[in-house]
Amino acid sequence: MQQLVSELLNGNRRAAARLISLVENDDPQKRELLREIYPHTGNAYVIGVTGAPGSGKSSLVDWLLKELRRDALTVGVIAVDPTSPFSGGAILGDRIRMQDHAMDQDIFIRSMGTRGSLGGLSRATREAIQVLDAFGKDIILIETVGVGQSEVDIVRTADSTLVVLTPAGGDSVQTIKAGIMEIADIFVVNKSDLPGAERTATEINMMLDMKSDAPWRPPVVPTVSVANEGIEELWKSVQDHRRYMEESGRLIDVRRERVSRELTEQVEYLVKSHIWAQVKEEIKLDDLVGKIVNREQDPYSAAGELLETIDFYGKDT
Ligand SMILES: Nc1nc2c(ncn2[C@@H]2O[C@H](COP(=O)(O)OP(=O)(O)OP(=O)(O)O)[C@@H](O)[C@H]2O)c(=O)[nH]1
Ligand SMILES: [Mg+2]
Repeated sequence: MQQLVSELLNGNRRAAARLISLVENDDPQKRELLREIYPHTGNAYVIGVTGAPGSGKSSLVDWLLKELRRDALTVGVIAVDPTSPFSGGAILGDRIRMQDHAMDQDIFIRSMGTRGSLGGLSRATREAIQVLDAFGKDIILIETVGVGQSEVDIVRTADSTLVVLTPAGGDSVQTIKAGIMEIADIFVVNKSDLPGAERTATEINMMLDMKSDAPWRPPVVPTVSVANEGIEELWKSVQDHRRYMEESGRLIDVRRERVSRELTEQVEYLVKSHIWAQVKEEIKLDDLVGKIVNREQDPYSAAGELLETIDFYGKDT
């Protein structure tokens, strides 16, 4: 294990891939590994890219990679698809273009699906970010499909979040979920070669005007990702946002909030697993359920009694 971590710190790609698989599969050794890795994290800047299926996230990421490499930045890409059972090194059909970068030693691309991390995809993603951060990547790009709460959780890990929209059609601006409006630091109107692009941009701007008191006003950047149009501007906007985050002190604040949230989650996770490990061992949960179903006991006192049997501080945590 120790060796795997030192290989990672020495830039060994196979060690990086291996470690991501371990966190993805919730390996028992995971916590120890993450503990060893942690002191080496905190240097990467994380950029989230989210949007409806097919909005052009992968092609945007693909072109952004070229901009980043031109600036001599090393990059890790994690393509998260909560709807896909695939994970691991597999590069899916729509990501074929990204294979152009596969030979570039300074780019590391990984896709993550629900396999092996059911219900814990956002945690697995966060942990994979830590691995790539310790691996020494300057920038970590997270591509995630905008389908619901899971992607909001994932995006909360990013320092800058790009929300990708397309002209009218399917997701007209009115239908954008409020949550998505809130998480966007930059709006991308991709497929701006299609009719309605200007109107979409105008509508987003009008929405933004309604809360013009915000210290950062998200720019609305039109792109045609299949033709490499607007990508340079997009990269400039990301850099502007990063500068704003750093100079205003906001980056420190949001990272602090994130750490606080993660600590709380970690404590809750430990408490839960500690408690349930004992409950399952010592009490016949089924019997108790049976009694509650038969109205011999109520769930409120049953829960209280359960807790009374638990040794909170004994055993290992
Ligand atoms: N006309 C036009 N088509 C585009 C543009 N960008 C992407 N596309 C097309 O849209 C389709 C989806 O592009 P992707 O980059 O795979 O989109 P995605 O958001 O990563 O898709 P998922 O990962 O499946 O959610 C592809 O067929 C692209 O060729 C664009 O700027 N204009
Ligand atoms: Mg994609």
